[in-house]
Amino acid sequence: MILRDAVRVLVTNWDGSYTVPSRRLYPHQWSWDSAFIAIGNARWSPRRARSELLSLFGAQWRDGRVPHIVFNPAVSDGAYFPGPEFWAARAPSGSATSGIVQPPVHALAAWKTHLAEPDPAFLRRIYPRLVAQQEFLRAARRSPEGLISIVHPWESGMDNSPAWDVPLKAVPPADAAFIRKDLATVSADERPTDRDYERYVSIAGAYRDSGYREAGAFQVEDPLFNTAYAVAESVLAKIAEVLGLDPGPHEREAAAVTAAMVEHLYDGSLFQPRDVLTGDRLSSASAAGLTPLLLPGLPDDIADELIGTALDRFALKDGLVPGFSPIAPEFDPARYWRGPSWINLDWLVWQGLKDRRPDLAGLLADGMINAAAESGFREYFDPMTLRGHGARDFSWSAALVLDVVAEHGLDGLPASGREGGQKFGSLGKPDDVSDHVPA
Ligand code: 9WN
Repeated sequence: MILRDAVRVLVTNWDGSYTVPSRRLYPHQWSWDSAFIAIGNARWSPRRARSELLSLFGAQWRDGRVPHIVFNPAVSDGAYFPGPEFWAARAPSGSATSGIVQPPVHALAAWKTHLAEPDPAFLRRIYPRLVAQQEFLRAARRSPEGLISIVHPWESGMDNSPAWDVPLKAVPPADAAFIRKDLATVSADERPTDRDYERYVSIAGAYRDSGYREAGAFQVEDPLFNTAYAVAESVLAKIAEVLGLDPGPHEREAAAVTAAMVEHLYDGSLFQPRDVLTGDRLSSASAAGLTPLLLPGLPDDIADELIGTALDRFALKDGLVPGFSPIAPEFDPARYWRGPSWINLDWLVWQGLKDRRPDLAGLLADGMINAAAESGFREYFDPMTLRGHGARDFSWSAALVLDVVAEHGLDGLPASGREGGQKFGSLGKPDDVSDHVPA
């Protein structure tokens, strides 16, 4: 059942060349969602996975940035806030987009897509675009410490994390009125407060008014974002090798960022964000701080300490990693990014554990599959009760569970949930993407 249900979500949310995260709540293309979705699609339709990524990079800006939203012109401007009118930005392709970015997990997605069905032509096409994405971050966002900063909580992908509470306090709330759309779909106690939204809109408006050039009142080096950036360099090295290019510069860059992260972001048990404007390393209990487990060059002693933290402060043994430590005072099991488990974060930690601690990786894989079997492909889950929250039929939850099942199997699931979904072969080979695949 679970595999069929996951594919059904992805088919329902497919828009011809890419996948919306959620039909009602997020009816456009989102950047890091498309990377996670491609990773899942690669397991049953590599063609859709390639299309997903090529379609996103079709809206890349001339400076290399990959916008966090690419708007579908067929969807009304009022369907999502802030919509195209607010962002007032266009890619060279003509698509209306936002002007901020999200964690660059796309190189990893492109590589996994290639592994699922080797396609050097696809790699040749996507490689220069992935390189340009990294070059934008180096040119526009690199600090003297050698780390990449984000200029909006939305750029972290973990928008409402308590990790942003301190830096957000310095941001003046927006003075112009606006109407939120999210509360029409999801209950207010599962979403950010109006006060948070006023600040989100204020920072985004100021960045827009600077022509998307001047970082403003929020500038932070985030461990998850820097991990994604460094992992992208490691993966670009592998892609370069396949294409007969020199992997050396990518390998050196990955090693340099890993070293800078250890020097500036590691607090002895967890990686922390750093506020660029004050120079202070923040002190939070966000699971973003566990994602450096993904770094191939992370020293083993630090990896062991992080695993200790995951066990002690994130209850990893219970099967899911909460987005924020349950023993921290800010923890809220149902509110967006303030405590629930998210499949993409669990998946990143799972990737980082697979080689280091296969036993714990296996627990986490079962945890993700069980959450989806219990509550469906919800946007986020109460880490203790597995109750689902936020959007239903959420694309990356479906996609990443497909990926986990493909690798880990369904043995940890009660027999009833396994019916009809034990084998990937039972899905057939629905590579039926005749519609609008970018040429
Ligand atoms: C703002 C689409 C996106 C995810 C983010 C998640 C949420 C948007 C919102 O939804 O953010 O980008 O309107 O809340 O926080 O990670 O990419 O799924």
